Amino acid sequence: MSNSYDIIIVPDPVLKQTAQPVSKVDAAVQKQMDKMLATMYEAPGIGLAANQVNLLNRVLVMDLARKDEGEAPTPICMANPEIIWESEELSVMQEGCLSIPQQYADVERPARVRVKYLNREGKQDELEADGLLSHCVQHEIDHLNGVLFVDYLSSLK
Ligand code: GNR
Ligand code: NI
Repeated sequence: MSNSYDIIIVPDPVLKQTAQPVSKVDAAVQKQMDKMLATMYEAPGIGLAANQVNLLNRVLVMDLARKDEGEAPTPICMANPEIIWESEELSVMQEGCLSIPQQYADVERPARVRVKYLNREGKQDELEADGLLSHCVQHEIDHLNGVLFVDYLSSLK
């Protein structure tokens, strides 16, 4: 029994679909979070959304710790994430996506966001993010809404 999922790649239509809220964080959702983290670490990536592993519930995982530099893991698991505040200030960062191999582009987003979500224990939690974590959590929530970072790029560029 594998402890990781296969990651789906564009143009799989699941990447354009909207994921549905979980009714509660039960043992099955916890198991999914753990398996998504294993999949993300193996890839490797700093975030992963359920759509990318062919699941359509509103679950995402992230970890920005530099494992390759010996940092201890800092996994973040979210169910039903909602952006409850975003800064007017914007930030541009180069993004990539495990579902869009070998494409990287500058993406402009709110510089800071506050996100409300259910954590791995099923408790309401909040995260205020800036920098790469802010881009990552917005990128993952976009996935849950069927949006890819390339959707923001002008075809004129
Ligand atoms: O590994 C990833 N790196 C990344 C870099 C900048 C902004 C967002 C990301 S998320 C990405 C993994 C991924 O595709 N998550 O959906
Ligand atoms: Ni992605």
